Formats: sequence, structure tokens, C-alpha cells
Amino acid sequence: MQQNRAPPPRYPEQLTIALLGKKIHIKNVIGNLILNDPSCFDSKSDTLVKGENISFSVINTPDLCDAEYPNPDQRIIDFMAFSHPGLDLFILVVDPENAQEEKVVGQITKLQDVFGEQITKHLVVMSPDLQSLEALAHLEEVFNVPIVAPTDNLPIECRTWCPVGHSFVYEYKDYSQGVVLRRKAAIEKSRAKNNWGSEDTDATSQATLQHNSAPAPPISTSVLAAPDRWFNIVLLGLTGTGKSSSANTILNTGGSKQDITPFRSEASSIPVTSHCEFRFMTKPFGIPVRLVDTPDFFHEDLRDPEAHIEECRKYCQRGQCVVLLVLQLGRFTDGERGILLKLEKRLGWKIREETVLLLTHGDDLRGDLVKHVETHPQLKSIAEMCSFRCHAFNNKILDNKQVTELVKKIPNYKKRFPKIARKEESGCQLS
Ligand SMILES: Nc1nc2c(ncn2[C@@H]2O[C@H](COP(=O)(O)OP(=O)(O)OP(=O)(O)O)[C@@H](O)[C@H]2O)c(=O)[nH]1
Ligand SMILES: [Mg+2]
Repeated sequence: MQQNRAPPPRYPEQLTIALLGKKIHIKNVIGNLILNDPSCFDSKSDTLVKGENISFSVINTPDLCDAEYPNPDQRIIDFMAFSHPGLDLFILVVDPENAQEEKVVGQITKLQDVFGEQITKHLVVMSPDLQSLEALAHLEEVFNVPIVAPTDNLPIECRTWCPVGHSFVYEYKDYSQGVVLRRKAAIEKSRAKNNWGSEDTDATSQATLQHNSAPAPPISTSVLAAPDRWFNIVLLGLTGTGKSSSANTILNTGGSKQDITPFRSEASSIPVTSHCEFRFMTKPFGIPVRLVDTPDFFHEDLRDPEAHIEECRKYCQRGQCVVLLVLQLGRFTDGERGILLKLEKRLGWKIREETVLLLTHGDDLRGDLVKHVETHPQLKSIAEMCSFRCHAFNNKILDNKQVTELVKKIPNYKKRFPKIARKEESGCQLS
């Protein structure tokens, strides 16, 4: 028997997220992951459905970008009515069958046409398929949108993708606000008539609404092919030490940088990198690698350092990363005293187990690196904590060998980078 339930209240911190894309079953899984409820979305038909918990209101949409469907305009108006006056995040869910670049670019362009250029500031492209992510990685720069895999951490990540303090509000370019508001009123009337949780009997919209405000059991991500299988190379250190330059040296390995924008790096009296940034690389390492450049977390000019550290923690997880602790050769500042301990405290684990001390300005090195480290007590004590995994980069030259040698110092490198280990055994460099 149907109960006459009132709609749950809207919580002040609740974010509204729309799931867009072609395959209903993947959108269902991602929606359930965000809501932490394995059964909220289970419809097999591509209709407009809403689910919510205390943190999120998730609108699962039919494919809004496919003009071949009947009533394409009505779908968009219904969606706008459902989410009026706007929302916080759009997630474009890409399935392997529809991961070709032209299709994804077509979808993003269509969304820009319908909702305005600004949509990309509130857009994330998500695919559970690793190959699709690799193929689409460069679109991250083209549209300036994150291209990501869904992980167990999705609810937290969704919050980080939502621009702080401002939601996306509709511009009403092709559809007038009056039309949307009339549709909203009609849906609400129909909903009141049919009670919560029932099918909307209005055949034009095929809209259904379901609510979930009950506490939910945890969900397994096993249905998702690839939670986050990228191996992360995370560069940490104080400002001006050469983190971004070193990241570019790695990015350049085997001439692979041509189609990837380098990290910004320059001589400056103020910090240059102001937030965590990453680039994807696959070729030279033989495994998918996310190269993560970071700001100086301890710099007084960095606004909201905790948010940046939180962002970094996503990539800096035990077993899934190596940390390159970057220091400039010949310059040891007060701020670098105890830096490894300070980072461990902020990141919440003994990163020293997965850290290589990376000294930049290798062009200034006279003689042997090990000797240099041993004769500088401050450096020596950091090196000792990382089991003497030390390496020097000269970021002023193009040299794959220095990257190969660095990789060989990464703990368990043979297991982690079997392709490089094999090449190494046969005497080849990274290419
Ligand atoms: N000669 C020489 N200069 C280097 C080397 N590595 C970095 N630099 C220079 O050092 C300066 C700072 O480098 P960045 O990579 O921007 O430093 P960062 O650590 O990213 O700095 P923030 O983004 O401010 O945290 C730049 O002018 C680089 O060109 C190196 O190996 N040799
Ligand atoms: Mg930088």
C-alpha cells in the first residue's frame, strides 16, 4: 500500500548532481555510489529519476544529447524543471561503447549549446573504463574538465568538484524560464496527485520520482571495472624547489610531452603553483600514471591549505603512489627542517616508505650525489628516513636516462613497472 509521504526537507549543505550519458546501468551504479545506497537507482528504462540523501540530490537523466529520441526538447525542459533553478554538478558518464573522442566532444558541445559555455565549470566526465579514460585524457585540457574514474571516495570527490559558493544557474537560452516553471508546476501537481514514489502518469514527460532518505548500507564498487588504477607520482616540497620543472622533465620522457601542456614553472618570489594539478601518462611507463604537481602546502600565501592537502590525499595513498620529495641542491631552508615529518602528519601516513628524495639543480652538482648528501647533515637525515633513495635531476636538459634512473629508485619498481624493468634488463632507455 502506498503511503502518503511528504517530500524530505532540503538540507542546506545538500548538493544537486545530474547524471548525464547514454547507458542507464552505469548511471545507476554511479548514482548509487554517490548516494551510498545500492538500490536507489535500479530502473532499466531511461527516464528522469531523482534520488536523495542528506548530502546529495541526484538526478538521473535520460540521454539529453541524443536528438534521435522522441521529444528531445521536452526531455531538456523536464530536466530543467526537475533541477530548477540550477544545480551544482553535471557528471557526464561515458561508457566504453560511446567513448570515441568525437562522440564525447559532441556531447560536451551539445551541453554547452543547450546550457551555455559556463557548464564546463560544473562538469566532470566520468568513465569506469580505463582505456576510455586514457583515450579521453587530453580532453581535460581542451575543455578544462576533470576526466575521472568513479571510486569508493566518490561522495567526497563530488564535493571537491563543485565550485565553492556558486551553483550553476540556468540561462534560459533556448527554453524560456516561463516554460520551465510551468512544467515544474505541472510535475509537482502530478506528483502530489500520485504520491511520492509512484510513477508520474503524465505520458509526455515519463518522469518518475523516488526518494531515499533512509540510512543506507555501504555499497561495493565491484560492478565498476576500474576504481582508480592510476599509479600516482606525487611531487611535494616547498615553493621554488623545482616541483613543476621536475614534473615536466618526467612528462617529457621519450618525447611524450608534445601533446600535453607542461606544468607552469618559473623563477618567482611568490608561489607559482597554487593548487594540485595532474597530467596522465601511459606510454613511457607501461602502466597508467597520474603525475601530480602540488603547491607548497606550508606557504603562508596559500589560501585554505587544508583543502589542498585533502585534494592531495586522494592521489597520495599508500600502495598507489610514489612521493618525490623535491629539494633544491645547495639550498636548505628553515622551512625544510622536519619537512618529511610535517608532510606525514598532514597526509596521515608514513610517506617515507614510498618517498624518493629528488634534488633539483643537478647541473650544480660537483661529484657524487651520495657523497654530497652524506656531507650535508640536514639532507642526510631526510635521506636516511627514506632509506637513502635519492636522485638528482637537471631540469635544464632533455635526458630520458635521468628519469629511468629515478624510476629504478621507486620502491618495488620491478613489480610496479615491469615494462621498464624488462627494458632495463635488455639495456634500453624509456621511450
Ligand atoms: N638550473 C636549474 N634550474 C632549475 C632546475 N629545476 C628547476 N629550476 C628552476 O627553478 C625555478 C622554480 O622551479 P619550479 O619548478 O617552478 O618550482 P616549484 O617547486 O614548482 O615552485 P612553486 O610552484 O612555486 O611551488 C624555475 O625558474 C626553474 O627553471 C634545475 O634542475 N636546474
Ligand atoms: Mg610549481
